Amino acid sequence: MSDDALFPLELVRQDTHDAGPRLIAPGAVQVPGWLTPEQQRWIVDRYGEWTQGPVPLRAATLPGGHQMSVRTVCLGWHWKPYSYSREASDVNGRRVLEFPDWMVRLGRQAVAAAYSPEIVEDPSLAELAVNYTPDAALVNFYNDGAAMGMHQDKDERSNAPVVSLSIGDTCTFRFGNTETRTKPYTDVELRSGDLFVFGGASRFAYHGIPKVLPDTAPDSSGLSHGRINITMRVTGLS
Ligand code: MD3
Ligand code: FE
Repeated sequence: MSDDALFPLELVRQDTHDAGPRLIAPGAVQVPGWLTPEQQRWIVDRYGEWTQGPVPLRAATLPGGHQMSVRTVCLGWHWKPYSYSREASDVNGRRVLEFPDWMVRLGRQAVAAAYSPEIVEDPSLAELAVNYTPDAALVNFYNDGAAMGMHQDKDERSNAPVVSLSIGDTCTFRFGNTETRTKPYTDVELRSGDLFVFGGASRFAYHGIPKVLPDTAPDSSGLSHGRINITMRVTGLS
């Protein structure tokens, strides 16, 4: 008997991750499994180096006094709520690591992969890849129970796309709208290796991570516990 007879398509939810790249909103594209397992393991090794310093992982304290549950190490520029600087004045005052050249190249490949003519309607988005030069990366680590509230990323003086890479445990990513931190929003599952690019009309949308699903990382990711998310940005600063 064929699989179709056992699992008639109309009764079985399509796995979003089998269908290839998908447009979530204008300028917001998910590319499931974009990073190979080898690339994921290599990046996990780099992450191990970044967390050794000069600036260690830290959970930022928000102006209201609450501490974030996500811990972050930055490359290129240090981010603290809500500005960028070269030195991590809220951690140990040290200058953050340089933004790596390989990550600039990876960022360009990411924008080109997400904004291919088959996926995005707007041909001007596809041209962004060639000149894309991110200069800051926020590398987030989510332990069990960590979450990130709905927010906008608007500390950059540029509307260039943000490139997001996920490694390790699966999470629920909530993609909202540009007006409010509430509905309407779309919940999307982000798995190890997934690429997401946010540009164009989606660049200033509210978004957050309501939950991480513990122990869902594939062994091949090289991360035994938790979730790493890298976001590359163009700060527009000098
Ligand atoms: C949509 N990080 O670091 S990545 C962040 O998974 C952040 O750690 C989340 O939100 C994470 O600021 C979400 C997806 C993402 C990143 C930046 C965006 C979505 C975005 C900027 C604009 C619009
Ligand atoms: Fe964000």
